[in-house]
Parts: sequence; C-alpha cells; structure tokens
Amino acid sequence: MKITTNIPSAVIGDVHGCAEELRELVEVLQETRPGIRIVLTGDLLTKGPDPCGVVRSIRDFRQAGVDLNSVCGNQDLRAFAMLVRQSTGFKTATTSKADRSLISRLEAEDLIPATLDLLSETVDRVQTKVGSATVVHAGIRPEAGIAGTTTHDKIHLKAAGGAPPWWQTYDGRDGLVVCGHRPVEVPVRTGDADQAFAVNVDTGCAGGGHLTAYVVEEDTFLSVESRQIPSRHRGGHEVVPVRVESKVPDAGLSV
Ligand SMILES: [Mn+2]
Repeated sequence: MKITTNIPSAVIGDVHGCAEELRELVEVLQETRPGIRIVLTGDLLTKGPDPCGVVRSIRDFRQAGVDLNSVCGNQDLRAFAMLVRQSTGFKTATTSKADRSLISRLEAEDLIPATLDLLSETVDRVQTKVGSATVVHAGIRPEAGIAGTTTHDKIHLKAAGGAPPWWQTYDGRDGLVVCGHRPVEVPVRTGDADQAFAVNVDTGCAGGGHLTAYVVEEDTFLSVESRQIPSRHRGGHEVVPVRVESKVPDAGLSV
C-alpha cells in the first residue's frame, strides 16, 4: 500500500543568489499547494545577483510559517568557512574578489549574523528527506547507495571527464534521490512511469535559465524564468523533464 500524506513537498534547485526567482517560486507553490514543505538543493548565495535578498527571503518566509530549508552545497560550505574566518578576524590573502564582494554586500545590509545562522544550519544538513525523496546537493555513488556515499561526495560529487552523471546508472535501490549542483537546460528525471529514481532540478537560474521545483507527490516540475531573461513574465509554468532511461547494469555484470 502506498503511504500518502496530506502535506505536499517540493525540492527547489540551486538558488545561487536569485532572490526574486526564489520568492516567486515559493509564492506560487504556497498559493497552489498550501502548507507545502520545501527543501532547497543548496548553493544559496554565490554567483547570482542578490545574495542579500536570498538571506532575507528565507528568513522572511520562515517567519511567516513556511516550512523551508536547504541541504548543504559545496558553495555553502566554502562561503560558511570564509565567513567564519572573516568574522573571527582571521585575515587571509587568498580571499577572492567574489568573496570580498559577498562580504561587503552582506556587511552593508547588516546581514552577516543572519547569513552565519543560515549557513551554519545548512552545512549541518548534508541530506534530508522530504516526502518520499532524499535530497542531497551533488548526488550519490550509484553503486554504493545513499549510506555508502561519503559526506564529501554528497556535497561535491562530479562525474569524471567522459563518465555519465550519477543518475544514469542509479537503479533506485534507496528510493528517489533528488539533487542539484550540475546545471541542466531542463530538469532530469530517471526511473519508470510511476516511480522516479533520480531527479536533477538545477536548471541554471543564475546563468539565465530557470529556477525549478520538483513536486514530489505529483512527480511534476514547475519553473520560473530567470530575471536575466528580458522578456520574462511572472508566474511559474509546468515543464516536462528530460526522461532519461536508467542504464542499470545487468545483474551479475561486474562494474
Ligand atoms: Mn554545487
């Protein structure tokens, strides 16, 4: 028997400083699916236009009672370490121009403490469950499963040059796993018709793509356009994912 819950859940891909798109997508989800639980795939602040807006938006949504949190992305881990060093007076010559810019923007809006709060909580959440989905930033090792994948890999995993991404060979043994980290033009979904195995929901918003949510119980995707698209219109639209056939190795085949 399928276990059902009355509370719907969604996973939103890498935000990367796209605050306006985050607000829009969360608002659309809340309006259409009241009480929805939302997990972000991480990489919250870097690259995009408005990291301060992301910190404020997440804080404001939570204060308004929205169930919203994020798993830890490699950029969150790096930004957190950098902010801790900076806030404890540890000066380093290796702080990049982008990092100095992030610090000064957060300082100008008095958001360093709020950012430390947000990131310290986020780096603690390497993986989380929402509905039937397990969410990690980068993915898992298909042959090792969720429990056998290291924390480092869940945050940083990248396919070696020429190798297929993890989702192509994951056989669904540990249920549905949702990730971001690797931008794709349209979201990726593997599995069969009534059961997804793997989803990549990072549709490159900071690079002019979309910010996308995967609604777990409906097995559907909802996207809002990047505000870097000049003709963008407000309001989300459903998108059809790339449905990748899982290339599960034959039983007994050594891999
Ligand atoms: Mn990443």
